[in-house]
Amino acid sequence: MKKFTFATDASFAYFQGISMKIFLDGKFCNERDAKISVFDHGLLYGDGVFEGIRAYNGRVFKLKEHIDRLFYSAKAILLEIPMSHAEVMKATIATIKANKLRDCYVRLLVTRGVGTLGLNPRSCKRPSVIIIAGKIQVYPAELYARGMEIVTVPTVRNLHSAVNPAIKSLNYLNNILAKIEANNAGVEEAVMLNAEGFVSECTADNLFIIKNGILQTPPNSAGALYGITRNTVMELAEPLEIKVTEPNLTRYDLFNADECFLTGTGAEIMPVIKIDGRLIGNGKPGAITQKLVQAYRALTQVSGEPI
Ligand code: PXG
Repeated sequence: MKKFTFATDASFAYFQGISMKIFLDGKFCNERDAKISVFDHGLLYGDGVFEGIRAYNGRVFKLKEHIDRLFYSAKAILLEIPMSHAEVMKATIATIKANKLRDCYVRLLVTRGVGTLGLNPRSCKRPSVIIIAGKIQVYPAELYARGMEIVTVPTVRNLHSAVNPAIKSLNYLNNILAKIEANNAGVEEAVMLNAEGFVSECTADNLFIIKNGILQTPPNSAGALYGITRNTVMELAEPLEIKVTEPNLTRYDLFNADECFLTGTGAEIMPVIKIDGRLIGNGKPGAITQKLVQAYRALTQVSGEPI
């Protein structure tokens, strides 16, 4: 058995007797009462969608973009969210407020709801909406300064024609398997290739390289999520006069990149310094990466929906 560690402020708060307030189907409840049925198809089949959102300095960063994507994911799996777009935005802000947070991570889930044993979603009468506001640290803090080592893994990214990787569904086994393979290789993160062998993304982050001053990231058609941090970085590149392209990338392109970094709401921007044993650039976070990190941090402090 692993020893318990105070991994998050959330679990720390729990053991201090300070209960988090969880939004569950239109009401706030204490975390110990925030329970869902064992017959929820979100649990039985991973049938549902989710978002991971961050708030910085009293503002929810890119809230509209996250809620838009939640609704797009839901539409793709024919899941009708029992709240309007505006109501979900309001409930997200209200959950952060109820927990008196200003800098936090929000996990928003919509499950197919309670049904019978048997995967047919017709038996699920009402989807459940759950919003949790807490903290997240996806990678060790020291890696942001030092840069991270990553590896490509055998598990191939889901095909568009199977489970489209654009859907942020509650079924993350494709990514979890890749993560386990990275862990087994002794590193924190995996690069996933698609069935054609082109780079798609990492398990919870999009991937960028810089070659000869040009910022490059795999196209969504390669199996990358429509990442909100990815989009933000592409927008930030413009005023910095960094050219951006979206070509198909191979492992060769990664190995010979001048710089590489990962983007995600949880990860923010993580420099990469080694891929499959090949040193990237001079083995230190690159100059353009650092510029983008600065620009991203500055933006998160001043933009977003006020709490
Ligand atoms: N690809 C995948 C597969 C993701 O799950 C991203 C890229 C980055 O997208 P955004 O829009 O966040 O820039 C994600 C995001 C977690 C966690 O709990 C996962 C994500 C985001 C926040 C937290 O590990 N995934």
